[in-house]
Amino acid sequence: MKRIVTIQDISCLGKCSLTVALPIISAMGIEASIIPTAVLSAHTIFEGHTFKDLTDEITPISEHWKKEGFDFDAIYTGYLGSEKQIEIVAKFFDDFKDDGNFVYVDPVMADGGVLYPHFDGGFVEKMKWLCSKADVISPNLTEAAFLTGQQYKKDYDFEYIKKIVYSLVDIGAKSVILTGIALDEKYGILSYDGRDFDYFTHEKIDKVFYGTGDVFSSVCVGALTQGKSLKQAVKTAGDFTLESIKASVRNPDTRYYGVDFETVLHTLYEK
Ligand code: PXL
Repeated sequence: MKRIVTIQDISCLGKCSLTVALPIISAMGIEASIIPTAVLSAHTIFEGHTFKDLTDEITPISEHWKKEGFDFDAIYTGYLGSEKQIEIVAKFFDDFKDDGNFVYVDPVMADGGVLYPHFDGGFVEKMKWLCSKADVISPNLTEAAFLTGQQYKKDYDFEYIKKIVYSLVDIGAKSVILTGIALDEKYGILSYDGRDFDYFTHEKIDKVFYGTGDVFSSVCVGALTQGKSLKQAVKTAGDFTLESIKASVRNPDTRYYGVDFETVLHTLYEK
């Protein structure tokens, strides 16, 4: 059985990070090993959330795994809580990356033009450094602007988007997936596999949901682990995320609580 290790937080409520990655990766018929980086009462958009940092647990866990000789088909990181945590995760890459697996970094840190709470310019620089070590990165447009030092724009054209992707490639990742593009009344994802561009579009739904990036990345890593090409993986993940959003539009709670991906999870299993 293929095995992915995913390194991100447990937000006890507010579907995102590990509570999304675990069921999705499992539904795709892949074993999910986890390293929780922090335990929060709810994700950080909820005011008053608790935050128990678990940075000190990461090295002992990985030392144990090294001793046992565990290995992984993919290493997938999402929300990381601090610069120090990023350094430790980079060491994990050094220990577990080999010729037969790949590293997927979702540089979770911002959306809608602003950084999430707790993050600053120093964190952005460290995340950029982590991205340079990845095989695949999947920033949204805001994260891409922070990573490349470009101004975040609400109005742009395809040339601007392509330029951003080239700047992301310059950081060092082999493949880039740029999510959250809104152009010509459609949502789009531009991916570049080191040779070719692919622009995947889907219908625009005018409602903001949290946790959709985590849904997308979890499916995408799963599909790549199953051996799909970057283009196929982006389509599988994009379609699934759209179906999850559609399933959530009528639920008034979902804006903060994440999307109702559970209602369409069986479609991943069937694939
Ligand atoms: O969905 C991204 C995410 C993951 N984890 C935590 C978050 C967020 C976004 O705000 O706060 C803790």
